[in-house]
Amino acid sequence: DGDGDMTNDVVTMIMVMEGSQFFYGTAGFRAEAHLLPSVVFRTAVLAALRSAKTRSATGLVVTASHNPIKDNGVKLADPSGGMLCMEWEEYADRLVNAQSSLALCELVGEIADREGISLGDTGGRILVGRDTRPSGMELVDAAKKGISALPGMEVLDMGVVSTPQLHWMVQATNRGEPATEDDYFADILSGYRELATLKPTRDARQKVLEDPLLVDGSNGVGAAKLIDLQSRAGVSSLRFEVRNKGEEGDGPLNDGVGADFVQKERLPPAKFSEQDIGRRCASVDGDADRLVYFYLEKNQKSDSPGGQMAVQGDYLGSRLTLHLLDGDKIAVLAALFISQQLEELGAKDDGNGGKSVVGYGTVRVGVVQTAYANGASTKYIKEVLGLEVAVTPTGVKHLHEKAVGFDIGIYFEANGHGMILFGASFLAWLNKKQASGDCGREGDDGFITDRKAEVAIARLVALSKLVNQAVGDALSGILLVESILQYRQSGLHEWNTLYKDLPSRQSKVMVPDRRQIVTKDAETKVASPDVLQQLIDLEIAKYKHGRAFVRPSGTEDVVRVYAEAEQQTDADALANAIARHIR
Ligand code: 16G
Ligand code: ZN
Repeated sequence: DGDGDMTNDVVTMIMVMEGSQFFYGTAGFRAEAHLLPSVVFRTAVLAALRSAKTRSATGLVVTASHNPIKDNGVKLADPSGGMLCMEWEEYADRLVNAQSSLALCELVGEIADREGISLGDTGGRILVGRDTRPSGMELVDAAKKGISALPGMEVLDMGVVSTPQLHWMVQATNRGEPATEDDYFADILSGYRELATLKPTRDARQKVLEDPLLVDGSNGVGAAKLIDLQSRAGVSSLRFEVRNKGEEGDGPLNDGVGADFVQKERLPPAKFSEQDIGRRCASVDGDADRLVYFYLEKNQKSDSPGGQMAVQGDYLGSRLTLHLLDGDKIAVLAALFISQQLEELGAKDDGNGGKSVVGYGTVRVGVVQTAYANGASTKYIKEVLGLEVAVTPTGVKHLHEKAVGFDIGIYFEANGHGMILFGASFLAWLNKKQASGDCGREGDDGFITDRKAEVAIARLVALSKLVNQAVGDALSGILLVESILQYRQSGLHEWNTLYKDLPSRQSKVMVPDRRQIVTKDAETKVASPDVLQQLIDLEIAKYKHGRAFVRPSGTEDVVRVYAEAEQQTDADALANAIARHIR
């Protein structure tokens, strides 16, 4: 069918992949794009099997997120709209690493047997999407072939979409709701508009937010989608100026741009300069599932205590200080907003991290973080907000799973990947309450409406629509942050001063085999080799507020080191000392 020689037929697709060992990992399969047709074909077979097994739609996204443009990858969405269920990851690894077409066919038979799928009578629907990478189209073709290898499978090609859009579409499809891109935008925007009508009355300070939000689109899919979002919004309060759109004259995808770059390097992305000092800026990653905010300040050359938090690089000399508002800061902003709404509902602390609300009972609000969360954020959430904090290993699937147990589960990785998940029974209660309009109490002269409670309920309901309930989503995240800032009538500086990050340092170490390091306790400790943990403990003990951990990366062939301490120099020294023990 003339779509290039690499993907011409199924025989080529299931060719033996000499030597390569692929792991599904935290982010699906990723590699240089030319290695991937067969991997995508096989992963697509699994997407079809999963759809057949669950009798629901599943999703497949061709993306390598923030990786360089020469890479690509593939990731599956489960019928819930979340990540592929973890038990099936092993199937993915085995399928992709099968060394002959016979072995591959046998394995498909084995999985079908084990899962009770009758291969003669399959049926299902798989939504397929891709990011803007040039290799995407060819890999989508490979996916379509893999899906059609099972009979009765329907492929819905959603074209170029952000990863969270595809997840949202799978969730909506399986809820029997309209699931196009139009529906996606309409849904998150309806929440945004409702919240906008519920903000406190304007005052002079509102001016802070009259500037459009300046967004770094990472030269990826997020840029065009943001412009689309704005044009559909039709509200003057939502204005973006998008840079790094991946258009002519822009650099390559993810090259010196994007949320991963800004968060890890603490440097302004390409096309940002002194001109942007003081502006409200945000950066999304290559597939628009991560979001960080930041603002630039003229660097005070002095040893001002604020200056030490920003790491200077060569970029723009050291003339600019970048103040990063990462996933931890977004989680805190959201948790604070939610706490305030529960207060308006008359919630009382139940002493166990829960908030007791008349008519519902205990509302369990929890913030889920990873070991990368800055210690200052954890302290603020526990001590100032009085909320429960749970820690899980890195990777959205772990955080998401934990967040499911709460009435309102707020989860964010420091790198900007996260969301707010509303539990079904609490959401049903909110909706019922809003529909019945019975917020208030019986007074002597009849029913007295509690306007404050009514508004708080409406805000929480709006929030549940605005936040993509399938996975973390940078677009929906921008609506979240912008709404809360408008509600607070303040800008990034005030948000940033809610708490002050402890200085931290991240580094990576190349080792012959990173899987030699096994972690425990949500990656905060090394289980083996056990002498390594003893060495780390000895180093940590040398520094005030010292905290550190190491873990093998799930996406790169390195071991990552994280260290935090009261002084930047201490955090640096701690990270260096630990790196030396690993080498
Ligand atoms: C993937 C994960 C992200 C995690 C990162 C860690 C998903 C959708 N993405 O990008 O959550 O923070 O990997 O990478 O789960 P690392 O293992 O290389 O540090
Ligand atoms: Zn991403």
